[in-house]
Amino acid sequence: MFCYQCQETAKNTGCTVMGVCGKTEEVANLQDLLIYAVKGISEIVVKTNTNVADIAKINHEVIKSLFITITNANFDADAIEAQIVNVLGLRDQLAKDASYQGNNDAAVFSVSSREDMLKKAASVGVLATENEDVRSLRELIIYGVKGMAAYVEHALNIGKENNDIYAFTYEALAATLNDSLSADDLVALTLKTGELGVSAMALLDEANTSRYGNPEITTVNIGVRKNPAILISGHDLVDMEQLLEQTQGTGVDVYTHGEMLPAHYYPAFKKYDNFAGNYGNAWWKQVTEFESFRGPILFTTNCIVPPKNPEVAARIYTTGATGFPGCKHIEADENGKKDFSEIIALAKTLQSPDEIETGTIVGGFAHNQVFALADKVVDAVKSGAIKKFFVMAGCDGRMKSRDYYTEFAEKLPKDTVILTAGCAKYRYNKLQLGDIGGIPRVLDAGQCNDSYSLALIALKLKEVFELNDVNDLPIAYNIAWYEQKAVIVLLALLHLGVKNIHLGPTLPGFLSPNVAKVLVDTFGIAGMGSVDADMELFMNA
Ligand code: FSO
Ligand code: SF4
Repeated sequence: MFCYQCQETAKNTGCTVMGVCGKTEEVANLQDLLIYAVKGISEIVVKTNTNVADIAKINHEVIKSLFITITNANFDADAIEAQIVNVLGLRDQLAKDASYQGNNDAAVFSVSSREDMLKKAASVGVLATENEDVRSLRELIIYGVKGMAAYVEHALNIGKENNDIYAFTYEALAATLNDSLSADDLVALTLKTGELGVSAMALLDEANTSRYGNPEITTVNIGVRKNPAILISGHDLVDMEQLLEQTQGTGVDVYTHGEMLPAHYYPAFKKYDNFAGNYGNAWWKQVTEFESFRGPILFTTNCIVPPKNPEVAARIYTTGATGFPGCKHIEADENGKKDFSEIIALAKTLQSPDEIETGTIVGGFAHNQVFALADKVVDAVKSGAIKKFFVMAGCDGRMKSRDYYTEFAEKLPKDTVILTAGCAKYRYNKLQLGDIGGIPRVLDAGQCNDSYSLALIALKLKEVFELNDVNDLPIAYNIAWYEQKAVIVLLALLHLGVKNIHLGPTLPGFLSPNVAKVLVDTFGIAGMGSVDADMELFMNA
């Protein structure tokens, strides 16, 4: 196996024996083959000029396949094998329907058993591209497209789609099979990936807010009640809604974990009095937090840490693109409805959660809420009460070096405000950093996809202050990344013209020295330094 798609990749160069994430060689190789099959579909769509509006089922399965291969989403070899078979069937039917005459291997190869699949996978993975710069750019594009796919899938679950995004997905993936493209072509495609990333985040924002209302300032309880309860993790708000609907009146409470915390900010979910609070922290803390939670856990998207404790594993359920061998997977029926009754029944037999902390956190500062406060914010900037904003969005992770972000937040001058989104927030959202004239010093917009809100806020400030360049604003970007959704957020920011982004705790292992140099020279991307040195750099910029 060879995988270097996430921030925790072994030695920051690549996992080769087993994933640091817990992915086995077999799962890694099957995921490579699934991506290759999806590239084959892309090749056919592009070469035959197929109109994406005519292939809805294929669009959806391609998006799901990409999502399945995101870090920590799916560890289930059987589920991935089944998806390969499914996708190859769709590919062959498409080739026939669209009269594909080409002979690109990804579009025509066949496999007939697991053994066959693993054999084939060995020659089509990341290392199949020999030139390290081309490999680096191809993978950067693929990871961006994977992140985009996750957001597109959540929007699709709410019934929102954008054919331009599907068309670009095929264009980008087909391009990764094309040996005649130059490095410059691939750099241009990378930026275009960022452009479509903005569209994907806008689509999801539209989907979430049109269905559930605009996030608003909300105080979320982080303690526990005494009822049996279910913990829901991930990003999918439709799963959230269905779980709340089905648990209402059953005596079973619902708590969010990790990236699901922002569900509390949506008006539509406030009517459920069994929606009890947020339990714990970012995804990687699940190892201990799931033990003390006591009740069942539902994963709606990625960030599964393979459970070592069989007692905990027996309480874990997956749905959507996620999967873990031995854990029950809940599928939607043809109307998109999921039956969570088994989880609710199990919850009733289990203890209520152990309390691991008490108190509250405040969030809900997505674009609409911040725009409502715009006058206050603008006045604070004009009066000098707010000197600078720090966008500290992205992901959290296990590495000790991420303590940097807590220390950085603590050391920030009192006249600065942190704008956050994604699970990176857990490094500083319980620090009691106070407020500036009623504006909290940590403004949480929501999930990583709500980084879109942070971009809209920056663009709004640019307009209010009549600036020509978003980089003239008093906003610094100190972003943490972990997996491929952070890659699409980064590419989206680059597309919007944001410069001098600091990215940590390490620069991606998949950036070759030459590709890293392009990002540094063109966009001023920088790695993480010491807290004090970076603080000085940012404050004097
Ligand atoms: Fe965190 Fe995981 Fe949202 Fe990521 S939960 S790390 S960028 O999947 O998705 O922020
Ligand atoms: Fe390694 Fe990350 Fe790939 Fe897992 S997803 S195998 S940790 S690089």
